[in-house]
Amino acid sequence: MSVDLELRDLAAEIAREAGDLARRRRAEGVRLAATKSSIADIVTEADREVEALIRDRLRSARPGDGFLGEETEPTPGETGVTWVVDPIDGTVNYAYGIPMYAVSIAAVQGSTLPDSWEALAGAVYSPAADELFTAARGDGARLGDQRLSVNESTPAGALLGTGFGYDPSTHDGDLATVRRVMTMARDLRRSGSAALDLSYVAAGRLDGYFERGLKPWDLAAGALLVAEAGGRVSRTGADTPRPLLVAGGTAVHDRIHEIIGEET
Ligand code: LIP
Repeated sequence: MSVDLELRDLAAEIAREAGDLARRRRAEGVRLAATKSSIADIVTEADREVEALIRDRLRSARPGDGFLGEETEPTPGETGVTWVVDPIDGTVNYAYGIPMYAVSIAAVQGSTLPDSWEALAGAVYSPAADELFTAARGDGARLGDQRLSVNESTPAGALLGTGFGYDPSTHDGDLATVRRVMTMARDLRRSGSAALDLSYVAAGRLDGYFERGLKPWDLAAGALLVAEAGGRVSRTGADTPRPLLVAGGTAVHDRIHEIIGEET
């Protein structure tokens, strides 16, 4: 088995175990641990506990790898492989009891920056739906055993996903962008989890997705899923505070960029 496939299977195994823990903690009641960039940017005790489990399992399986997680300080490695982890993506949904949250685990090499790393493998697990999305470089994307492919045809307009940041001062500008992009859309969905939005693009459940200000761990696994499902993913404005991520079938991806006006 190739290394990428081994990394994928390890990510999948740990994502499922971590997701089961997150689901149990949700059922027991969620406790707020802290806020981060703003009062709306929360972290729960479960976020921290789930990330610790993921970190421990990865350290046991591959002790020399690096780790970049949402809730802890980065750990450099010496193997060239870094794990990029969001223990509970969709944290606000999770805290409110909305069943749209996911464990996102990706293995990358060459860099820990989204614009220069090479994604090798990834897994996104949705505990509430018991759905496991996986991908390995060059081996395609799957939901369970089912091969995934993005939608290319949108005769009725594109079903698009998007999201908004935790800083209310950014909402007006983001809504202006949504207003422009809606000219190509049949409708809009706002799930609250970038990892699931990207997984849904890979699965053809969304035709496209765009959002500004995502963190590396929000997008690492989902972007690989879209690429391995035949879609296109771009991240522009890396030198700005809120880079723009766009994903979809090639025509949808390119049309979103054409409307927003940022070169890919
Ligand atoms: C979330 C993203 C979502 C975005 C939220 C938040 P978190 O990540 O998945 O797409 O709109 O503002 O960034 O904070 O739940 O890990």
